[in-house]
Amino acid sequence: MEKLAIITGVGGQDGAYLSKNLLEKGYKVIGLSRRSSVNNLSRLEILGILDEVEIISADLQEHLLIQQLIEQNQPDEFYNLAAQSYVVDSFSNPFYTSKVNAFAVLNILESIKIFSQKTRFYQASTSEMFGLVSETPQNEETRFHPRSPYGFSKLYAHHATINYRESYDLFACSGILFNHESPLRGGNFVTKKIVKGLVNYKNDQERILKLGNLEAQRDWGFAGDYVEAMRLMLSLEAPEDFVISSGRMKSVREFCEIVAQLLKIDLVWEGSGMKEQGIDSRSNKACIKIDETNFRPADVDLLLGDSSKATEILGWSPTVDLEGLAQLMVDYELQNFQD
Ligand code: NAP
Ligand code: F7E
Repeated sequence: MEKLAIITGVGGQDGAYLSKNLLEKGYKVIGLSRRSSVNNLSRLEILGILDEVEIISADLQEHLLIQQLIEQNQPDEFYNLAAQSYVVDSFSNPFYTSKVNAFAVLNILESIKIFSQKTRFYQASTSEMFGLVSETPQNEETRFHPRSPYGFSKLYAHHATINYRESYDLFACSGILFNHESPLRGGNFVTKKIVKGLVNYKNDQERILKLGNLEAQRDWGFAGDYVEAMRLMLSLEAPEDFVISSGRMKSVREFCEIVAQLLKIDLVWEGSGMKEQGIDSRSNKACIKIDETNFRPADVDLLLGDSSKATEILGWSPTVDLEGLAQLMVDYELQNFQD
């Protein structure tokens, strides 16, 4: 029989890829999206699935509405992907971030507990919970030390999910996903910002990309691979939490170099600290500058995941490496470049 999945944050990067994945597997998908005066479902359009997803307008903070939705639909699976997901904004909006990323999750868990115990629940946990890392690589046993309101709001939801699983025997689990990107990544996140910024520079040498901490290192993978891991987690006999990562780590600086190479920009670095610049050595013009507004009150220096548990139990491993991911993002940006 056709399975019913509810996805919150359906218009986001992962919501769009997960919808496509589940539709291809024969699911019926109900997607929650908050009301907006601009089109926040464009990713579903780009993937050609907007007409196949039933959209319900709801902010995650409308607790009663979420409760009713769960009670009335009795979904087989519920993927909670909605979040205030931008770490930078969590410093300026810590209360809002916690309402959406933490308390709204508690409401979903309560609703499932009271009205729909058969529903399998997936929570979008994050490597940001490791923050100031105590060991490298990080796995499911690594100690948490979040470095932002985003990180600690997600840690609350992570522990709530474990608690509801242990207390009420719910099928509730979390994927601790490391950074994952795609052509559909939001424009504020550093990979998309770099790809877009260098494509802009390539087309107009007066357009300079402004970045912050070039030394931060991340374990970047492709979003299309990571949503498959979400589905696999809910198909297990019993709920468990999993780290999902590529197992490779590169710095922001190295990601700039990969993208520059794909765009045939001969990038060299000159200067240091706030005065450092990325120079296009053919034209001798600066294409990258450092801007202090892009630094955070506290940053996560490095993240590197060990997803061997996912490989062993879910049979999951990534299919796209970082170079392949950068190529996908560059190709998309070149095709869609607008002045
Ligand atoms: P995203 O592109 O920012 O999507 C988040 C979605 O949540 C958007 O559709 C957004 O709607 C929606 N949303 C935000 N606040 C909401 C609210 N109050 N009520 C209802 N919807 C709301 O994020 P993503 O990259 O797809 O990530 C999906 C989930 O995984 C998030 O929970 C994120 O924190 C988590 N995560 C992401 C990564 C990663 O590297 N991508 C890694 C680990 C965990 P609008 O479009 O209207 O803003
Ligand atoms: O930053 C550095 C920045 O914003 C990555 C979210 O999906 O992944 C994401 O969070 C690094 C940081 O992602 C700029 O300081 C330098 O160290 O792309 P980001 P994030 O903060 O790692 C996790 C796993 C999530 O769960 C989150 O939802 O890049 N960086 N210069 C910069 N970052 C940005 N955004 N902009 C810059 O100009």
